[in-house]
Amino acid sequence: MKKYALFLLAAILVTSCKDEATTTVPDDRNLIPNPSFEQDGSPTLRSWDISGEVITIEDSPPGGGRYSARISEVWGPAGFISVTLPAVGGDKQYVFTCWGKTENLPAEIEMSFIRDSTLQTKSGAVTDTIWTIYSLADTYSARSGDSIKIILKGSISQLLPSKTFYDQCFLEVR
Ligand SMILES: [Ca+2]
Repeated sequence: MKKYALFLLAAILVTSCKDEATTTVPDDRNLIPNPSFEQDGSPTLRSWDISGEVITIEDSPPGGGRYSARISEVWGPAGFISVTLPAVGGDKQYVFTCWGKTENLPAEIEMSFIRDSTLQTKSGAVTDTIWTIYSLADTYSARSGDSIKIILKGSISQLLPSKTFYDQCFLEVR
């Protein structure tokens, strides 16, 4: 039942942000800056912290504009892109949704709430080779100074090459 509700929620989120996605006009409910990795028709990784081999590429999911972010596999810790935002005060539900796909190897998305050196983390595997919607949901009671970090990771490989793609990132607080 929970899974179904989450799927329904993801479907609603995607439907509701489809129109803005094509024009990349910021949705005021979305806390993620530069959610579609493009602005005014040009690719950009602006607002994201990057580690490893990350580029923008002309490949995007339905309603995702033209470009996505692509992370190549590395030998060692997975490459990633991340964004850190202040957590909203009070007891809230946070829902993160993005489109993702991977070529050969599983990758991972993470949503962490950070207070000093303490982390509360939700994560999920990115396994599909076609564009698929992935979601993470959690509740958190934020205090002043707490932050929320979204991490979109690539794969780890010592043999098989693989690339992971992300687009249309959406973080909503309820
Ligand atoms: Ca895009």
